[in-house]
Amino acid sequence: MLTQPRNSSILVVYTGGTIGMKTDETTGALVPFDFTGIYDEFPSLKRLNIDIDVRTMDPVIDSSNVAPANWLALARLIRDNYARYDGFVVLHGTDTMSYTASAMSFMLENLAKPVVFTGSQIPIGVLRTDGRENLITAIEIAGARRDGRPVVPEVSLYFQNRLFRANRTTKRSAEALNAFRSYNYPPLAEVGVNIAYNLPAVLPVAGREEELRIATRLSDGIGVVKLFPGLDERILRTVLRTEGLRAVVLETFGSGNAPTSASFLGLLGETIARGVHVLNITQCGGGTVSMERYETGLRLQEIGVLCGYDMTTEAAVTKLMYVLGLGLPERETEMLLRRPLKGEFTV
Ligand code: ASN
Repeated sequence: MLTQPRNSSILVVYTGGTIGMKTDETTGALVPFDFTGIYDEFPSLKRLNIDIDVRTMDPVIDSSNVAPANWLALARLIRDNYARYDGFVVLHGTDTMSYTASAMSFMLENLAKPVVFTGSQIPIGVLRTDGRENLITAIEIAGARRDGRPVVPEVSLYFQNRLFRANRTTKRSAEALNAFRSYNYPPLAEVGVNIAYNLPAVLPVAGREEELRIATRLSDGIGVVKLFPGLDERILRTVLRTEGLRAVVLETFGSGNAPTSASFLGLLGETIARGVHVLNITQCGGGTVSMERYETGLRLQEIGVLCGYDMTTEAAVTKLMYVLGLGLPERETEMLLRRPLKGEFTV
């Protein structure tokens, strides 16, 4: 007998941001939108054959106020509801969405279900909103299954017709509706009349049998140093000698290049000798770090700077917070930093 496949069940988690705003009919001011009334607002959602529950984080925040404590709370919420749902949609402000989504990609260990982040540039209660389509398609993607298995069982970010691997994304426009880019990894899906999944690009599920575990600690003491010609070494020295510094994301030029002056390299070398991890990523949107290509990169490699390949700042920062938060011995920490954990870079 042919059995009707059951509906997927999705938990929508609203954390804050522009997507959750609507115009008050009487005052004309922007007020929070109540997502628990999702079916009243968008009756067409019923046609997706997906059961939707909604949770609102308390308090809802503009994403510029997001901190690691919010990430830990979100990870706990997903873990506590993991068995009950087939997938999750996280509605988040766009400003720091790539940071939160990258953090989740590392923090949700053994993830085997979709977690799709989305938001909007225009409030959902404004007629011309981009939020309606983003929300509906994100729900459809989170609920998509093939042969009973989720189609995209990783942390992803859906925005304006494209689904990306979350830890490859960057917010690239404060204005355009296609606000996010994934410069170094192809979209996991492109949405037109149909949703065209790029299945070979999706992260294979590792440890399907294992239970979801979450990170319970994220390290502080992470710094970001963006190089520029004329960077004042007094400032660099102050940053690199900060008490409690544990790791630095070094945003270098081009394919991972930096000045070769003895004072600059000496300062970096002394920092690394103190046990601080220095991770080299490029400040170019596209392309990768390859420290052996030029003398100016080679010198960094020689003093022990780690290669971050084509990682985004968002992925590099959150990976360091996660890996150093695990409190592993030095050798294991280095090993985790040298290899991709969730497809965050291409070697
Ligand atoms: N400031 C908002 C936020 O990130 C921007 C947005 O969601 N479009 O929370």
